[in-house]
Amino acid sequence: MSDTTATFPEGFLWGTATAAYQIEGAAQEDGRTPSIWDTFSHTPGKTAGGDTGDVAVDHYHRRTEDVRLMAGLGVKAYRFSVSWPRVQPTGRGPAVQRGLDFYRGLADELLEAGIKPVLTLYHWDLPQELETAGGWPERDTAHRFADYARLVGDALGDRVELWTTLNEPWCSAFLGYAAGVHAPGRTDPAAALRAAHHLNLAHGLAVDALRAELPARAQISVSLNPAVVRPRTDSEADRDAARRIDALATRIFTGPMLDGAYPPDLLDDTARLTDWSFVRDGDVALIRRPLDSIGLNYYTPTVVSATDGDAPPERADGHGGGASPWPAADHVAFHQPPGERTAMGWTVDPTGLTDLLLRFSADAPDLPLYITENGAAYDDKPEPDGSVHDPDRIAYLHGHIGAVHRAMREGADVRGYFLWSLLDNFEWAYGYAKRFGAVHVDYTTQARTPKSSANWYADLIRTGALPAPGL
Ligand code: PNW
Repeated sequence: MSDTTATFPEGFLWGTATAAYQIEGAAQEDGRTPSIWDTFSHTPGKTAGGDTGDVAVDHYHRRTEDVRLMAGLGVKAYRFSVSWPRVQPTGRGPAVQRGLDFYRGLADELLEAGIKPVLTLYHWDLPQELETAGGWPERDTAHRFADYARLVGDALGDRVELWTTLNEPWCSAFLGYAAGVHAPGRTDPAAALRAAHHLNLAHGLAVDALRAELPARAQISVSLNPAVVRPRTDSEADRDAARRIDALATRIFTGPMLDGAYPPDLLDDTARLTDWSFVRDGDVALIRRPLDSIGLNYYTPTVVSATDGDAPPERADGHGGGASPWPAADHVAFHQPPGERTAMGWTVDPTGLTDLLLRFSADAPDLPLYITENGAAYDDKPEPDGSVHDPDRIAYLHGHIGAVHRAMREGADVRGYFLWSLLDNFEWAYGYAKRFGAVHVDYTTQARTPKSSANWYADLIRTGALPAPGL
């Protein structure tokens, strides 16, 4: 294999990804009720510029145009999420037919265009009524999620083959309930640990609910965002800090999902916050249900060191100086890794993606892997003629897709790659200020313009070969 061209196997699933609240808008249409993200984004001070997903990029009304856009790029697969409050407004009871019809129509249009639909059940938009009843720290929410999975499975099982239960449960639990920078904006680290367990339980119960509804050919997965944690030095203290963060970022999910137990070191590290008695006998067996693949989302690595007692830890983890998303992880400092940064301030380091894939390939050797998100925000500005040139994004994608190829050469069984994101969209607490799209959106006219990265990606999909850098 030459160093300049990397060829991907025939059938490698090249896709783009989005999430319901980030693109749909139509927040009050066809029976949809508020999710925790509607409540959060409408609370003053929670999102940049007070931005909300009320209109977003109006995908709810531009679905057909957006599918056509993907078809034009030659995309093989599209990863989208279902808005829970659009199909089951209170989080309980029967489904709203118009809500389901939107996603059935989307799947039909995708299939007609030769694009595989990849459906995520939960990308963070919990029905507000379930949060009012206690949210993810309450065990009942896991059972409500299984019922919702059954409704969606029943309605879309004939059209959709690739299913994902949760997107990034780490963000739901720890950004939502510990750091409070995501909905529902709570800052209770013990509640966040309960939330993590109930998200795990929700995943396991949903796998069973889906298996009961879906045809045998269906494949079920989960998308995690495991931090690629690196100790700043090789000292024992820094390596121990990395171990603690790895437990809270990754092994809290992969332990019960894949290995059948919560990691003992995690239980010890968090003992002053909780005795974990919310984990009932038999729960881990309910969580560890057979999966068909794992989805991994990767943006940047995390560098940590140990600090002594009193010094306030340096914070370079993108979460400001507020509450920590890392329960009981005192005396850990986060450092900005060296190198270029994206508009999020995230360091560009493709080696983390190779490391991540090789780790999962070693830890879960029987499970095929998908990169279900990878991409970058840059300050893209249209030229006077309306075109949008984003060489930084092309370089980012080039480096990271090359890193996927490297992991494959070293034996990782990677089946697909989903660029985050198809469109510029509502970037959660950052609102519309951060643009991750391969396609530019003018937020006044809602006009879509493929950036040069979209055309670069289309060429890659067409040829299946990554050109030498700079080509
Ligand atoms: C992911 N962090 O979010 C999400 O799945 C997407 O919806 C989002 O748009 C994308 O990445 C880009 O941010 C994350 O602070 C948000 O560690 C925050 C973090 C990680 C992932």
